[in-house]
Amino acid sequence: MDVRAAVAHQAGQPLTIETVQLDGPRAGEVLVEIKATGVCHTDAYTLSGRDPEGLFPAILGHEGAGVVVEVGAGVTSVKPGDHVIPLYTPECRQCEYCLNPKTNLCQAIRPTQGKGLMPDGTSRFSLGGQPILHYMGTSTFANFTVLPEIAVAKVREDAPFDKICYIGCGVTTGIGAVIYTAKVEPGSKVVVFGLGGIGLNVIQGARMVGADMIVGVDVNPSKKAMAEKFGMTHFVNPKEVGGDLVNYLVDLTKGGADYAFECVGNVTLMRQALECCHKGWGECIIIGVAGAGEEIATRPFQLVTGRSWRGSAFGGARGRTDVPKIVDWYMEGKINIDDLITHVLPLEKINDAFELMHEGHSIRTVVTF
Ligand code: NAD
Ligand code: DAO
Ligand code: ZN
Repeated sequence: MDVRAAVAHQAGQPLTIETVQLDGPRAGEVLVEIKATGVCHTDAYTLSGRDPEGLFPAILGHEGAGVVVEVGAGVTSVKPGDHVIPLYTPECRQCEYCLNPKTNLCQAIRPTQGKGLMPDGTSRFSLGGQPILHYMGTSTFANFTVLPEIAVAKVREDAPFDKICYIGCGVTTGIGAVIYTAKVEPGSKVVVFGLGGIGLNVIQGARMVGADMIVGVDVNPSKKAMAEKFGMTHFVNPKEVGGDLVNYLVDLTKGGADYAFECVGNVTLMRQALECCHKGWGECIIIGVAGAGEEIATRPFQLVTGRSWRGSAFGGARGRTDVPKIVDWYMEGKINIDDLITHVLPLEKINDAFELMHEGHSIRTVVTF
């Protein structure tokens, strides 16, 4: 079938809106009509050419929501008409990783997903007979896409696509890092570095679980008001801290953070986030994705004395199990997504979404089809 897609032909070039061809779903796959997609920093990172794993030509996008249109042979968990959120972290419920409660990193389709291909090693997208690659197993910058059955979460049908698409990445990454990765306890002191689309969701997750003190750290003071709305209790602008930022945060939290989250992707902040944690038990969760080849450093004594570094991908969430619950939380008014979606654009204007992001004008832009 013909579909309308924003195609990334080359790194560093704007996306072009084109009609491309999409083959139907094969065994174990589903065809989904994408109704809305968020534009995330990871799409921009890949498009910029800085992502060493970025492949072109490809259809980017990994934060979508839509409706199942057709299913391939053997698909049992969804049917045409079901509302779904594509999952860049699938959940097969059978692999060694899915069977280990310590991780959400299902590996069932990892080798082909990383190559921009479906599990059978081919692409469903093409243009003029030449294959176009999938991206993160999702390719939501198209009005129809094909996904493995294990990479869709079935969600309730009364939830609006233009809001719940954000649960496909940013919301789940931030809230999940608090709930599933760190398991923050009520009464905790939390420090959040970076108050963007991820950090604000960490903040609302920390508020949800009853953290007492939620400190937000950002060099952009215009982030303060929104972060306060989401539960931040104290704002720190590193540019306004006279002395050492780590000492300042340890003093502010009266001994250090129980949990610190790095939501920027800056290795200097990753060190500060570890070192502002409380001696004996403080945990630093790395969410931000640093540039290719960058490394983190600290004095090993920081770890010997009980602080720890951990990472979190997709908030530690198991997509098919946890994403429907997060959609329920939104529909029950337990989490706020509406205020984080600052812009809505049609597919034809998708390149404007990247510009808004680069200029720091948006938290999340959603593209509708
Ligand atoms: P964003 O650009 O919306 O937010 C980043 C924030 O950091 C901005 O408010 C900016 O002002 C602030 N900032 C920049 N430099 C700073 C500094 N030196 N000190 C303090 N604050 C600083 O980005 P985002 O969408 O929130 O994404 C954050 C990171 O999370 C990115 O690296 C992204 O790739 C990553 N990410 C990770 C996962 C995962 O599963 N681990 C998922 C999605 C995104
Ligand atoms: O299993 O090796 C693997 C890959 C897991 C991918 C998790 C990606 C999370 C961070 C990237 C940002 C996503 C928007
Ligand atoms: Zn698995």
